Amino acid sequence: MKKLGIILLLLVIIISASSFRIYKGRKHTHSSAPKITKAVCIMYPTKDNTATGLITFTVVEGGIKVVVDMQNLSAGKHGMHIHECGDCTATDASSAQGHFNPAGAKHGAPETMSCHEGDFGNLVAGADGKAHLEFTSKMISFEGETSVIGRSVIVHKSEDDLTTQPSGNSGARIACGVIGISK
Ligand SMILES: [Cu+2]
Ligand SMILES: [Zn+2]
Repeated sequence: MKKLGIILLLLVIIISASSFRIYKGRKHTHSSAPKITKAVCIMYPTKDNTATGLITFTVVEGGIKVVVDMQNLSAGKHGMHIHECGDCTATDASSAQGHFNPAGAKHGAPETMSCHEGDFGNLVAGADGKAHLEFTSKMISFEGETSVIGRSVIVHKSEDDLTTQPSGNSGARIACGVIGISK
């Protein structure tokens, strides 16, 4: 009777030890997935528009550095946002849906940090139709809820007033691009 008890005890130890190994093995596989450090977004014009460009996203200390270069814009301010879906298939880019807003915040100015994750404010084009903008965002990332991978960037026809809900009244979508993983 005593022997049987010892055998049962040994069995329990062996089974729990092996299942622990399986658990550890799975965990290891998960954590070894390579970290995303860079992403790119090529901007294409929507129907009857001409604006094109390139946006890069790079992990830096304190956030994600965003560098925007656009051309063939009308001179002046153009609202720019990350939108929820990485879907530029509709001719007016309506398929990209609304602003990327995982925290359920109100639309606003990026400097305030009390805005949508996707609120990038305004891009300012010169008389030559070119616009360049660089900033570091603390609100977006490449993993988890605030990940922008697979979402889109939209540049609008008009200025984002940074106040009107839910999207700043910035008018038609003139360019759309999908944010993809880079190296
Ligand atoms: Cu937008
Ligand atoms: Zn917004």
